[in-house]
Amino acid sequence: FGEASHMNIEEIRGRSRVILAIDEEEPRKYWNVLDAVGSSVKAVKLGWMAILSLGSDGVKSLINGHDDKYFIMDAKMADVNFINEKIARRMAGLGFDGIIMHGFIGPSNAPPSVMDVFVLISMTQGPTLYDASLERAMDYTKAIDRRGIVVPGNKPDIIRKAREQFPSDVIISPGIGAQGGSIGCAVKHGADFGIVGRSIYESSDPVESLKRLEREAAESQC
Ligand code: O7M
Repeated sequence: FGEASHMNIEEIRGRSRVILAIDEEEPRKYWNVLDAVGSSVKAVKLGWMAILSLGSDGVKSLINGHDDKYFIMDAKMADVNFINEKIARRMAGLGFDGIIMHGFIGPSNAPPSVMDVFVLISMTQGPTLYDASLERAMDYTKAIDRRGIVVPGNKPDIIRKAREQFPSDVIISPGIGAQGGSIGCAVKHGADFGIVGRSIYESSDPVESLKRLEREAAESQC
């Protein structure tokens, strides 16, 4: 294992503010986009598309082949706790460092013990039930043992409220670029990371797009 392979998400925060999301159909594209961006990407979010496209063995190989990076599985889990735990163990076995679960299931469905947990509190689209009872969703989430939370990067007011309520959580925010959010604005309102998919992996120059996003995050302006 290289030294970088065990960087935790707080350490990564000092070096990069972008989590690359890849949701492609074509298995080869996962490797291609990671080749293209190289070591400048420190954290990657994969989801069900990756499991479906690459298969679980393919996901394991991809993670093994990029052991300098922190991998989050966007499982959006919302099951009973013994199932959540079983799924998380399998995901940890594939090499994932973190997993995303839904906040609405509340504290009684204990979070997986084997990896970092990020709890989703509000979504980029909507309105959803989360928006109808954001305060309640936040209270439920506070009772969950977690590393961080997911709040929409295209809704700065929700990021600001979440940062007030969760001063020491790692806040990760999707919806940057293709869904209208600005990473500079998200960081200004309290996000630690922007989660960015299509604006990088569909870009004609992914490295340049990534650099621009890192610059905007550092400037932290709306
Ligand atoms: O940058 P995009 O729009 O191409 O991709 C956005 C990514 O963020 C994609 O992987 C979605 O699954 C994810 N996402 C949302 O778009 N909206 C949400 O509300 C929540 C997520 C997410 O990451 O949840 C954990």
